[in-house]
Amino acid sequence: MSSILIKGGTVVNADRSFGADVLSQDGKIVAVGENLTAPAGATVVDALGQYVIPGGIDPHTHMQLPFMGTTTMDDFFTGTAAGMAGGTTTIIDFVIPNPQQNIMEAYQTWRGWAEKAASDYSFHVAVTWWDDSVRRDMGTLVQNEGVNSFKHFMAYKNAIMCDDETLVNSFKRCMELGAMPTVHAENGELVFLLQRQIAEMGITGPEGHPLSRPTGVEGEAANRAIAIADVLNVPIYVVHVSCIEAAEAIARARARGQRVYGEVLAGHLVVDDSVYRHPDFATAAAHVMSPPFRPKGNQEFLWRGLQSGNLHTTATDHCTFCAAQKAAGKDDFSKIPNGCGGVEERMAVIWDAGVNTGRLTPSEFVAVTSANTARLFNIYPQKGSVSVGADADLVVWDPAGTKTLSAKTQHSKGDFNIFEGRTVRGIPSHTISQGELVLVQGDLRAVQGKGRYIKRAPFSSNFAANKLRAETMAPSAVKR
Ligand code: URQ
Ligand code: ZN
Ligand code: ZN
Repeated sequence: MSSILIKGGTVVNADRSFGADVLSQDGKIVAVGENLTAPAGATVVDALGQYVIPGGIDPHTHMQLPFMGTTTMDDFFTGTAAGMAGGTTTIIDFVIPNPQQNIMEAYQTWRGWAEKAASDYSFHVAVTWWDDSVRRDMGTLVQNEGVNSFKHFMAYKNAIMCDDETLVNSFKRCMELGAMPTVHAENGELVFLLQRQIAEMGITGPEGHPLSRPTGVEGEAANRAIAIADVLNVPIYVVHVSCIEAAEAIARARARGQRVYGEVLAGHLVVDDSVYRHPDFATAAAHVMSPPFRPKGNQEFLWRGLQSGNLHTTATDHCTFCAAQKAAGKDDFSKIPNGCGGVEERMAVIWDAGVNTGRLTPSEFVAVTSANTARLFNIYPQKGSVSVGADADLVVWDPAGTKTLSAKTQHSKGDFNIFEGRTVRGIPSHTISQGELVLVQGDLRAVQGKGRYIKRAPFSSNFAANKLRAETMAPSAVKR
């Protein structure tokens, strides 16, 4: 394994930034300090005038996802390679069992697919149905496989949508195991009814998609999931918060002391619903994802959520379908495969629209692109920190570097870019993954299969044990 000395940069962690050199050896950070000397044979990277930040973590991707009758364009190699081109060195993807499918079988399938990953990866596991075997297998996944988060889709009726029985039982099980429940918060019954109503009005084009998923559909589900979590006294993480109603639901709950966390997609921060009114079907359909891009005004509210600390992480929901795949919905918008890309562009878009505008400090940028995800999913400081002992997942960030984002130059195998034509200032000049240089001034050196599966320990299960103890010690339980 190689040694790399990053000289002359400004280290930026979520808590502070300071001038220091960074030395990595055998895939770990071994020194952070001033005037470090390079051991024999080390590669030296000149970081003068640049920042040295923890590798980005994207907590929401779908590589090689079979969905809506097709499979996403990016697999675990091309998707993680694209991520590293943009400074993301770890993804948390999703195992999504079919209803009634054994979740251990689904987990093994996804583990097989991910072996070709070029960067480190981990998995949330979706609970799409419920019986005692699911309850049992959730325990196996936590205790033996390093899974500490379980996803619940409240949308996608007649497919992977959870009913309240599944939500309630699975949230309770998460509590017992010390795992984080997460939700896709859209009321799938409302979507199903609105899709049919809109079709009956003769609307078949992509403009029907946002009409069938208004912000109230997301607000209702976010409030319901938060209320269930509150009654069961379990933390909850809401993925791809896209609108004011959902962000307010989180802020209200947090103001009452409830442990609720929110994730925002780079796309939802800068793209609005005007894209669905584009006359070209392929362009409008390329933006069909759920929750949809929202009317102007929602974006600024999401930025305020990140600034206020009521929203915590940023992600992409990278789930790429090409024009031919999106054309499945040519005559019926509800058949357009839902998903967009972004894994390569996330960090530059958030730096350009966040730090360059003064919305975020560099440390807050690190928090929302890496450290907060590491903390919430219990892999901090192995990930999400430039500190001795952490994995040598590092980005040398050039605040003066510029790039125009385009499908023509992206590394994703998708054929569309929702940030097409956006020129950003602030890009990675070097990405280091597991102590190896994988990006050097635009030259991507991703290696298929190099990525590792990252286990994530459960949160303190003492809490569950203590609660149990309290119940058994309650006066009524004490024998006279
Ligand atoms: O809902 C999700 O997160 C997956 C199925 C990706 N597609 C999407 O439209 N967000
Ligand atoms: Zn989703
Ligand atoms: Zn998703």
